[in-house]
Amino acid sequence: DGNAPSESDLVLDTLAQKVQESLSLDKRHKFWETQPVGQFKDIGNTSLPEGPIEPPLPLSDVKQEPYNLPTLYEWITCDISSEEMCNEVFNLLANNYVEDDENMFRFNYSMEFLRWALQPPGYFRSWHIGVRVKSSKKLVAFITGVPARIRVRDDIVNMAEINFLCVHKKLRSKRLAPVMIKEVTRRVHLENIWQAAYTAGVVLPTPIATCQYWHRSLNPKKLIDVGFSRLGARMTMSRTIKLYKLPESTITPGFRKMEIRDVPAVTRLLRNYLSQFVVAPDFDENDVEHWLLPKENVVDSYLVESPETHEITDFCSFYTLPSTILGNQNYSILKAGYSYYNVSTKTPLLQLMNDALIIAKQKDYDVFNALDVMHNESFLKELKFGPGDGKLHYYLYNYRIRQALNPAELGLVLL
Ligand code: MYA
Repeated sequence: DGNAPSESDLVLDTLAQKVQESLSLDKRHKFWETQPVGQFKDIGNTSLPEGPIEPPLPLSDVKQEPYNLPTLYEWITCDISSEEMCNEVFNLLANNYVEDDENMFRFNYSMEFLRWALQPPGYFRSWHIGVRVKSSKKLVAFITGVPARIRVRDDIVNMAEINFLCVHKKLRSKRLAPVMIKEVTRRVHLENIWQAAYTAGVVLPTPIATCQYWHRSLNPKKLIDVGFSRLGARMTMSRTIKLYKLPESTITPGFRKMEIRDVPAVTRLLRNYLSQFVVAPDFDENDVEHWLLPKENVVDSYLVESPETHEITDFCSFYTLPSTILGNQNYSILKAGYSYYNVSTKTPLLQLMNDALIIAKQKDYDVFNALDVMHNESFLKELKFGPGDGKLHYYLYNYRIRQALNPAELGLVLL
């Protein structure tokens, strides 16, 4: 049989397979391969339609009981309003949540921040999910969703934003994460919602966009002392401090803190601005009040009110997410601000963000971070942000995007 493969063909085939497997985009993902998400094998296949991958089910077809956990563990629904519960979640995350690649820093979301992040308008308590050890009641895993209307091109889709997936360090690699994800998916489905958005530092099938964090030193001496940054080539400490020096007070006339009376104007400004991006939240006034009205040590928002017309022309905001510094003698907390939503119509974005940096410096932040989403590229280099290592990948669940987006096409910031 002239067409039968020879032994050397077979050897070559397995070799080709091995090479394929070693290419990062063809790693096996035993769990993610079973989920309605863009699959690696479909990258570049432009014949697949954009939009939902699977249709919704009748609610009566959604599994009514929770997924099975290993017998020593039990599900709980977390009441994040309760001081005690919020504190348990805070401690799980403070000790087990996201670290940088070198394990020098770990996110330290505050209790106030967690409440803000988890209780937006219309939130479902059932989407705040914990896993406890049955015998000791110790909280060992967590995952959350909050509802959000997200626009993808011309379609406004009811979604869950999934965040705070965390498994205690001692329970890693036991395939608990897939069970957590399936359980949150089930509870989201029970509310008749069939899509989700999430971000992660790891590559999974399949990012809709891959973004990068940039960092602007505000307290360069501390950042260097704790190993967050390094003294540049041919730089001394005093030259570095001078390089990052900022004015004492903001520059733009009419720049002030956002107040409750500004909610309608900020909503109009933001809705109009976000309409240009391929993926962005569809914020109404309630959302803006929740997500953008200043909350001490959680979210800061400033705007420019024209001194002549009293029109609100520009807006900037950042949220506060400290990190624990692991194993440093002198410092234990890094105070970081993260660029959130910014809108410029009159004040150049560069000047607006410079004022945001000045405010952050006044408030004693050590570093100001920003992703390369929206129009952020236009100010990062000029305002002396430096690129971070590591990427942030954006994902949609059960919604296909034909081609990966550029970061600048994203109008969405997740916490
Ligand atoms: S991103 C932040 C994630 N948290 C951390 O990085 C904190 C520190 N790490 C941990 O706590 C654990 O390492 C975690 C994994 C819990 C992350 N997103 O149990 P395992 C897949 C999605 O043996 P563990 C955030 O919160 C992995 O590829 N999947 O692993 C957004 C593998 O699957 P596969 C992830 O290390 C979360 C499987 O899990 C992630 O003990 C969005 C291994 O499981 C990750 N970040 O635990 C979740 N990391 O074999 C998805 C690993 O297929 C939401 N994996 O490769 C989807 C939408 C759901 C709602 C849908 C509604 C319609």
